[in-house]
Amino acid sequence: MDQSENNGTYKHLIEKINLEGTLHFSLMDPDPVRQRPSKAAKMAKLCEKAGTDAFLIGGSTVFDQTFVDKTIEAIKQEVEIPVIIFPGGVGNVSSKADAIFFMSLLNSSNPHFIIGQQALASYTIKLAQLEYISMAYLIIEPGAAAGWIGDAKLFPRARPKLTAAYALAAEMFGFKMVYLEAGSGGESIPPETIKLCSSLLSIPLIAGGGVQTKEDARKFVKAGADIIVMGSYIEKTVLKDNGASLKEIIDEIKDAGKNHSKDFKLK
Ligand code: 1GP
Repeated sequence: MDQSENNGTYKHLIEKINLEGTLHFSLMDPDPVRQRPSKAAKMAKLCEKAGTDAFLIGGSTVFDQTFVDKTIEAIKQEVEIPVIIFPGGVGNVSSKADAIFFMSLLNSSNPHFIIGQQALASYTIKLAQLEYISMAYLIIEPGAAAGWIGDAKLFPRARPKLTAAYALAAEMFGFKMVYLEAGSGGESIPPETIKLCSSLLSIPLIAGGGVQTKEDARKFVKAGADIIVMGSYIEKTVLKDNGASLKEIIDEIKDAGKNHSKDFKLK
């Protein structure tokens, strides 16, 4: 079976960035401690209404495959936009999603997170005929749970060139996207790092971790982020204000990003 033609979600995202500028992704953690599938679906509906462009489903501490399946099924019943798995490990692969970020934590000091888990997941992805989008995952200080669990040799915040060298190497290896991660709920990526990476890459740059305000979002767009991911802010606010404050941040992203002209080619 040739899966190379199966690139609908990737193609959709590239076309959308080229047409509209910076996109916003909402991260949902399918974690029984945080929210059950019905609650995740309710939150997803509000995020879609607020203007988000896609959902990422995953987290560093997700261990229950059935729960991932059920959360994705519930969300897909409520929304039209793509639902993409953002796996914390091999146990997060689900055929229910539109695609999976086939990601490698390139600055891990443990090969298990660079190629080990991916090799184990590859058969399941092939058999499920799931669309995979290769993505290099780079974790910068402070790194939070993702950095700790992934044995990351965290990139120093004050040394953007180190992160950028890995981002560039990732593109040379053929990855389709690069994700700069500061870790959930902490200090966000320094804009200088986003700026340097964006100036060097010709593939989309995703940035996430610690985005909580319109100002954070605008800085990320101006620095050159093509996709901005938000997780904890959504968890904290979306059910309380029906997505109103999230909409303000997404509107800011769309406004700041509308002249952000890009011409990404499909890989
Ligand atoms: C974490 O980048 C994401 O993987 C989102 O981080 O929860 O801080 O928005 P936040």
